[in-house]
Amino acid sequence: MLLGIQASTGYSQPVPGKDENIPFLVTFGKQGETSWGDDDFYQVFFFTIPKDFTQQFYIRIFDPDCGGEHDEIQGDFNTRTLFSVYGGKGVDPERNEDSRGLYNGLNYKGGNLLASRVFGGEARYDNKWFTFGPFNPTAGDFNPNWGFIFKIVCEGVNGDDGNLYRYFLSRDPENNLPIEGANAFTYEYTFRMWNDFNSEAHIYPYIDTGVIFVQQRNFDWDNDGTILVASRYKQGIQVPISNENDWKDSKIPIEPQEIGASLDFQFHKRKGELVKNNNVVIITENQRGEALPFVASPIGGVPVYIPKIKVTQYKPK
Ligand SMILES: [Ca+2]
Ligand SMILES: [Ca+2]
Ligand SMILES: [Ca+2]
Ligand SMILES: [Ca+2]
Repeated sequence: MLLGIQASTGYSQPVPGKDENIPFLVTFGKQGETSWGDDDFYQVFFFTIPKDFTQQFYIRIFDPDCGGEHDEIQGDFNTRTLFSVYGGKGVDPERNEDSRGLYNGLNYKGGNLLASRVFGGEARYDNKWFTFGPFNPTAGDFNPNWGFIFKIVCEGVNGDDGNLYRYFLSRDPENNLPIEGANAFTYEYTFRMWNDFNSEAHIYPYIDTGVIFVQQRNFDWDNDGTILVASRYKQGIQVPISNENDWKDSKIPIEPQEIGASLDFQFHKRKGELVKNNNVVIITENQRGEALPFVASPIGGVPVYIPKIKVTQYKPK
């Protein structure tokens, strides 16, 4: 449960978010190999529209096809990807846990199907935007903290290649025009790192009241440098990293000062030999096993470490 959060955090509709510095989301066709960095061949994202926004809006996808530019080929391009948009009851992942899309076999398609389309390799949408909508905000699933919630599911229905893509929640069908106070989040983040040494990626799980520790799980990090967790209170603690086609998990204790804000998971690439096309999956849960949302525009802003000031006591001689 997200208690008393401020969903209004400014403009934040690109997914991946502006502060995340992640080039692409990635979903492989379901005949793919998990060793390429996608553990389950689908990805679920939620978009939230503030309740005072009453105009129609659009969900746009950059490079929805799998072929040509950006995408990750295995053999020939033969992958088809289904994108589906849901609204209405059953979408809200706080009331319907299955909707979070964390576990295979659960019905992550809860809600009313509003729009969907399958993409193969299509020159028309290669390196270009496709637009779903218009949608009415009230077609979403209402949650008092977030506003109207919509869900977009990306599934690799067949093939074995990696589809790389991005989203934008827009007021306009032709351009990316953000909606003030809107946001986006996911519970299982599957993304691509930049192919360079210096770009750090970040993701920001929100720490709600009652969280004592966070269990992080990362998949197929290819032993690529370090993953650090930072916050207002933590300068950066290193977590165990996965290598090839495996998960690594660990527990991170949460201090009272970190409640009601976001953690900053930082992904630093290894120097030396470049690990190319690194796709990675990450999940965080609280001590009760409830998944924490990674919020595209971090709630409370990007956390900045506040060094503790050491008070040297005056010792009379
Ligand atoms: Ca493409
Ligand atoms: Ca292929
Ligand atoms: Ca693509
Ligand atoms: Ca990887």
